[in-house]
Amino acid sequence: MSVGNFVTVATCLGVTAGVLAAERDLVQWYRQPAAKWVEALPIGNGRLGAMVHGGAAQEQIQFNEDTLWTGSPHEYQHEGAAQYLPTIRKLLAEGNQKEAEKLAGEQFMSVPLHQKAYQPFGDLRLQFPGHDKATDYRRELDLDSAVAKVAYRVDDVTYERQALASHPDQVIVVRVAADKKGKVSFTAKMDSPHKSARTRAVGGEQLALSGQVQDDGLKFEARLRVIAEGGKVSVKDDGVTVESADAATLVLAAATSFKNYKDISADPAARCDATMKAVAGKTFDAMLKAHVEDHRKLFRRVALDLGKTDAADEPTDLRLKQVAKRDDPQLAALFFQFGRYLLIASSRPGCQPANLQGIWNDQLKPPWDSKWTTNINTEMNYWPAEVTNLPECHEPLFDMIEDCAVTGRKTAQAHYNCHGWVLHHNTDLWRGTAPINASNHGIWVVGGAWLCHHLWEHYQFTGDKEFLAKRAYPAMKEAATFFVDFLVKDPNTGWLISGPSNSPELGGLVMGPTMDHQIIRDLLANTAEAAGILGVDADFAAKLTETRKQIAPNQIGKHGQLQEWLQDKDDPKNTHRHVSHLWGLYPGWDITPRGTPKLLAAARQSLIFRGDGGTGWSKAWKINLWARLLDGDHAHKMLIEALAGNTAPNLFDMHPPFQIDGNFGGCSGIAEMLLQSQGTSTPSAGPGQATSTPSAGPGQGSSGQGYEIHLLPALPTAWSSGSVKGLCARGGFEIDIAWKAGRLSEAAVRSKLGGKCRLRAGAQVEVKAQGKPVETRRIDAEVIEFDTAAGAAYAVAPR
Ligand code: FUC
Repeated sequence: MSVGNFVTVATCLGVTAGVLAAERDLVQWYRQPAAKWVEALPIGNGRLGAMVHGGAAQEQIQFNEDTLWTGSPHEYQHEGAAQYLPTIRKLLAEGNQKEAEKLAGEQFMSVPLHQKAYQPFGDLRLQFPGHDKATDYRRELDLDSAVAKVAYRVDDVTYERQALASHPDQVIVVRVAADKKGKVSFTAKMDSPHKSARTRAVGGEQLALSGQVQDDGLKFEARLRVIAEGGKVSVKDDGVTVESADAATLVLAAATSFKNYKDISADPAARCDATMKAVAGKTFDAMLKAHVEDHRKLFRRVALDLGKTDAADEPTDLRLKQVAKRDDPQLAALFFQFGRYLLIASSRPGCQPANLQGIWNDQLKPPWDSKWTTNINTEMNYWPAEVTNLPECHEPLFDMIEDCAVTGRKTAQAHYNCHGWVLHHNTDLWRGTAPINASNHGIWVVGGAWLCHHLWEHYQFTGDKEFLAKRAYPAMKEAATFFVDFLVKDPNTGWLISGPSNSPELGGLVMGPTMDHQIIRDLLANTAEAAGILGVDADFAAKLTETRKQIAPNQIGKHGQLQEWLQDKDDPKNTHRHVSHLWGLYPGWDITPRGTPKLLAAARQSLIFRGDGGTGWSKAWKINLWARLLDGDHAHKMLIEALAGNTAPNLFDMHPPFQIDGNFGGCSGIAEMLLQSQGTSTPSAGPGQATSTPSAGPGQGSSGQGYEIHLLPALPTAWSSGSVKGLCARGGFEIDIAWKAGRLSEAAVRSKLGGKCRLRAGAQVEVKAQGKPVETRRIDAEVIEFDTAAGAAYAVAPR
């Protein structure tokens, strides 16, 4: 019963030789079905997601479609809010925070005050009579093929199920098979938590589930078709029955009436019809093959080996329980690859971006509405996109930024009387951009600016000038325009400051939080640089550079900390989960070890004060921050804390409850420990900080002050030997690194764009291309630079 490259049932059950090591490293497995939703295994194709519970007698496949939300097209800005802005600022300047928050709460907030929620779609339920006496049970998720499997035995029959969410075919496919003929009998039903949902038989061979989220809201429809080999299939309004087949393939399509955030007039039934027609006649093997090829094209770009121990032989849930007590580097590698798997499964071009739960949600009222929270969470979802070689998975975020640049223009006008666009700390399917929930944390003006950092990052990694010109720069320019209008002069210091705003989500409404200034500096610097690269808007770029210089700089406070606010009022005992003012250390690079060593020490002190606790995403952020502080052991400690304290049996990150950001932040944190490329100093540290200039952009050849590829910047003692292949560096490079006894043993640099490659290798290295030495220039004891040709590969080895 072997299918292509797959582990057969026999192998699943351990009947034949064990799974190959390479396969085993990329498999999560369990000896029991999921008892809870966060034990089920996620599959997804970017648009459709499902959680496979794996019960032997009763299978539950809970599914989602990424455009099923509450609400309908709506503009959230509060017309006329801007008239209260001067008073809110004045109250804050006078130290009257409570009054300012009260006035803002009454006059300055989104209409309505809350945004809408991501919704579950339905459940596919399979009933296998007699299978409650199953033995030799095993279920697994194979990250390398993106297939969830269940295998068990009933009497002398071995059963196997496979479930996948196909991107090429846009359907969820489930295969039920047995190793003896005529032994596959089950019923398949669909239901939904939405009260309006009903099932009916369609055209004799499909079961439809349809409904509407609310009156005048989104309509939805799912279709199930069961194709049996041998035996008999009958379809009735309440379900499908399969009797005495050899095997059966279930194909599930699902769609909503969503066209875009302004239009919900699509016909979900017609969409399902079209999808079902397109897959009609395709065999399971053909769909499986197309799915696996499509997935591997992305997934196999990166391989990671952090060392091996016997712990990896155990089921994943048991390993997780032990992770704080024993070495299990393969679990860290699995967690890394699971992050990449989840991004591929939840964020494909043309889809919605990954929300707080990716695309997996079984609740009508999910935590924080399962929206896009932009004061950390949405951005964290995309931290691994470029560095772990999945740049196309970044695209849904760019689409959302473009929508928000349109709706955010109205919010900029109505709330601030400013040009450009602004997004506060959340958005939803309807692209709300106004401040929500409460004035003390909802009025936070740099959500859009932070998202623009992702546009710039995509350009830095890919050097895609067309993307820069057509997509990145227009949104960045308008976001920068907002801040040119918005920033005000602080009467005490003369600096330009941001406000009203807050340092998420601590300290209430204030003027001049440090995080805002770091993000705005970054935006203004990147936008000016982009204008220079594109040869446009020279006067505007000069204006941005001039404005940036006047923004309040990073400041060191009386406890040796990096100040979170304009005033030196940090409480060193505060262990709040947000570490907002460390944005400039990661994901920004306002603060770097060699560019701004004093600020680095202050950032480190602030991180120590905040401590190692926190929710899942908070710990994940701290992995990245310790990596940027070049402290691999502390980064590793945070990773273990996240795995031991904030990870569900299925490896989902727990805030708690489930929130996917920590999966992505953990993944990027591991990459950040092995490779960094942000450069030695900063383009935007503010007055009196860094003096050097950034590079002229990917593929341009650096000015000698730009990206610096740092190999093994924060390698922990626990990962003494290992290798990574296929990580990406800014400037358009793909990097492989191998190390032994904590030291670089070899590396490879593949240049996609040509240009200079500056390498910090921590050792005296030589560089060869096709076996011949390449001329290198020594920059300092640990750094060399060499010229590369587009498409060429370079071998790097210690002398
Ligand atoms: C922010 C965080 C919370 C949570 C929510 C989705 O408000 O402060 O911890 O992550 O987003």
